[in-house]
Amino acid sequence: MPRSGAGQIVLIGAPNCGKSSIVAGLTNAKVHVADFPFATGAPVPGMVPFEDIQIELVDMPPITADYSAPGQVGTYRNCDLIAIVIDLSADVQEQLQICLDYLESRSLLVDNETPAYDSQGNVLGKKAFCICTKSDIAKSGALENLKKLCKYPFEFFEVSAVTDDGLEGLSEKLFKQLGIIRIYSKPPGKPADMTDPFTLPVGSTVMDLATAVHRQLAEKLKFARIWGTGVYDGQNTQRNHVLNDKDVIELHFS
Ligand SMILES: Nc1nc2c(ncn2[C@@H]2O[C@H](COP(=O)(O)OP(=O)(O)O)[C@@H](O)[C@H]2O)c(=O)[nH]1
Ligand SMILES: [Mg+2]
Repeated sequence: MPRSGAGQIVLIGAPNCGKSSIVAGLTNAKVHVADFPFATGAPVPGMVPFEDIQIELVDMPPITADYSAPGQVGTYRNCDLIAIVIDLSADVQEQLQICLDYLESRSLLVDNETPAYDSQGNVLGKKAFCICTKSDIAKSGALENLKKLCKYPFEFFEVSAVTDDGLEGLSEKLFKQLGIIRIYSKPPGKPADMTDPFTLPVGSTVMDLATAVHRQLAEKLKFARIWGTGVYDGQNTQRNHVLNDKDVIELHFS
């Protein structure tokens, strides 16, 4: 699955749990919503707009206790974040178990036992969270039950594709889950391009931005000025200054 946008989030869940409906609700992707299982046969990417960036959300074929599509695992290995989709109107324990078994048996989840990297240095564990669907027809106590059953510190977001409850706020939650910040680069003496930010992991520094802007020139960074959070406008900053979402940076190379 080729990647685009500021981050890629891939859905996992049982047949009919509402995966395609989420992608249909948040993106313009032509996904197939159907009331029969296995309507989605291959990964289908869609772009979720959030303010001035796009987040890629990938609809997936379902998994069951004894079936998953061949090649599906590669899509999970390459993504930034996994969204476990649980239908609150069905058996939440069974669905959670199937998803966790699939992910754990392939070392796809971050936990205390799974090392972060394999012996070749490939990243193993992915961050994950839960999207809980069909809140309009949820069994009473289903969400509380699910939270109690889950041993991972996931966040749980409740949505309904029928009433749209929770869908509008979901794009911001996807952004927060991705753990990225947006930085606007400003050429000296010119206004910043506020339409097309660089996206970097939370915790990135001025030097990380310089590397993202121009890998070859980065070592020649002389100084940078910053407009944003926790600084005064146009303040000179160090290479190791940690950036915040929506900071504007003017890089000066020697
Ligand atoms: N009541 C209700 N039905 C939903 C909701 N989301 C999906 N469905 C229905 O559940 C069925 C399966 O949805 P779909 O998105 O295709 O599930 P997928 O197999 O996981 O991709 C369809 O009949 C949808 O209309 C929801 O939030 N509420
Ligand atoms: Mg589907």
